[in-house]
Amino acid sequence: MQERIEEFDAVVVGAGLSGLYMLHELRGQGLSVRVYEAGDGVGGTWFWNRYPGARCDVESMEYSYSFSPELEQEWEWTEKYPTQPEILRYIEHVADRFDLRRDVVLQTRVESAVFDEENGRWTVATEGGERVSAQFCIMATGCLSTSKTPEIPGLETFQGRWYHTGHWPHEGVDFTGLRVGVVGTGSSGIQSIPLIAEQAEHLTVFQRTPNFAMPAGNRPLDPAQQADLKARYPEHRQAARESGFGIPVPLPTQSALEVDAAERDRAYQAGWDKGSLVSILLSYTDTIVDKAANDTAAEFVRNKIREMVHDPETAEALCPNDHPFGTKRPCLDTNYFATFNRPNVDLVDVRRTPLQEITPTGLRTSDREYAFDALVFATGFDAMTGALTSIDIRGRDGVRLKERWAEGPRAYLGLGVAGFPNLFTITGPGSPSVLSNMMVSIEQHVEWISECVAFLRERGHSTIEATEDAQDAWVQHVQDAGNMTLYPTANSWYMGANVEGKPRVFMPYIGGVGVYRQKCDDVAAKGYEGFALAE
Ligand code: NA7
Repeated sequence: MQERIEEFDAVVVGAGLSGLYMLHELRGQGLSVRVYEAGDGVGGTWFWNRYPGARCDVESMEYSYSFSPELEQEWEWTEKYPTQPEILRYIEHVADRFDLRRDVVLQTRVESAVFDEENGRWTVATEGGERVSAQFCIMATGCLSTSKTPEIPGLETFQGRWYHTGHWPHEGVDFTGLRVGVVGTGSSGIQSIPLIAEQAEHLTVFQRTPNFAMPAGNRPLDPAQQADLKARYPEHRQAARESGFGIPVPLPTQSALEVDAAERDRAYQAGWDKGSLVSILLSYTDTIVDKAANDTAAEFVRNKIREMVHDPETAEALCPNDHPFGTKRPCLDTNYFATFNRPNVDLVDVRRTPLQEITPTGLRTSDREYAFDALVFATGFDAMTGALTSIDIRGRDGVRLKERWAEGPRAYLGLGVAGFPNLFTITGPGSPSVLSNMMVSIEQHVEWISECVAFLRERGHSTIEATEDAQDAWVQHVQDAGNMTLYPTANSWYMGANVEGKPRVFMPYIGGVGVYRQKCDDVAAKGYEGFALAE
């Protein structure tokens, strides 16, 4: 007898900012939707990343949904950059306000999604053994959600407590009186290190690659400023949608090499004082495309580090010199560099003395042993593809997505994959995603997918599938755009370089969110050009 399984119009995997909005949109069209979420609460990234100091590096009034004018007018943000708890409160509010929770199944990890060619539907199975069928399968699994602990042997022998910043205990961690080791100096390390240093008896930071970081200049949000932006929200949001990074900022008109050093320093200082991810990057037209221009910005930031850190040797070790400014995602910090002036904080450069082993009592580098009560891995994620390839996704002919992507991800517009009909990826590889204000990119993808689904249903199409030709052309375009910049020169997670054995491919699209949106809109306007539609 054939097993009868529950049927939905759509299954959405993940109940973070993208999955929740996808649910809202599809339900609004009258579709039956099931959302699976591995966590025991909604929120995705902001559910898991609860490490001390966790904060968004896009301003709160930009990093918020724009789809509901009432929501954006009524919600009051308290700080320029929102903390993780505040963003999670916001997401929970959205889930309640739009009555989303009733279609979300929590604590349920999706194990596989298999396309059935006979009936053109996806069978989605969870680790707990539940199986459902849906016409559409939408991966809202996040770009930075599969955390990565370093490949250093011996972790299982460590007798203290250890944590990954991306899976922080909900009850928090008290480091008071403890000897703590932090591995990793990306955004999570840079945000958490100053706060862990305040608590710990002693903190040792293990750094492989120094990072560019600029002061966030975080502050409480002035109610008058907030009201002023709210009055202009529609225009402001529209400008964000049409911008390069999803954050409306004036665009530069001059090359960094056209002006003299004093003028450049004034511009960089203004960017530095602004406390924004993009202001130094966007001071000049060529920062991200010309190494000599980039060097001027990089040296400006290095000189700031040299001013802030008292010990010259430590300062030099903290100065990034292996990648151009901006080619690894820069960080916004609060007291990061000054933390290394504290008597209870040491920096270990693991490029000089590599980490060799985790021991029962701590860590061993090539030259000595360190004793710790607690270890913190701020070691990042298998970015952009990890969450997708960790699910057994099988398309036509039983082909596995993981195998299809063995040489690097291939997707059309980062939205669909040839051979995987009716599968959509929100902020997938080949879309601007991690090179943008995620909220702007998420809303654009969700709305595009929602309109596409409405179109298919209205016209009676059973499936939509990217064609190989359109996908090849888009993948090539994404590479060409990347190659016009300095991004591919860095060993970054944009390139898959932080995961052993992962192919080196520049995964996000650098053409800009406005340009990309236009391309997606054109594709839709031309009856989904580059996609094959079946009756
Ligand atoms: P990131 O930015 O990937 O940072 C991870 C850090 O951990 C980075 O400094 C890595 O050095 C370091 N790392 C990773 N593996 C090791 C090993 N084996 N040994 C030593 N050091 C290691 O992750 P985050 O969580 O900080 O931030 C991710 C994004 O979230 C961020 O960009 C924002 O968009 C928000 P590496 O640079 O690889 O040499």
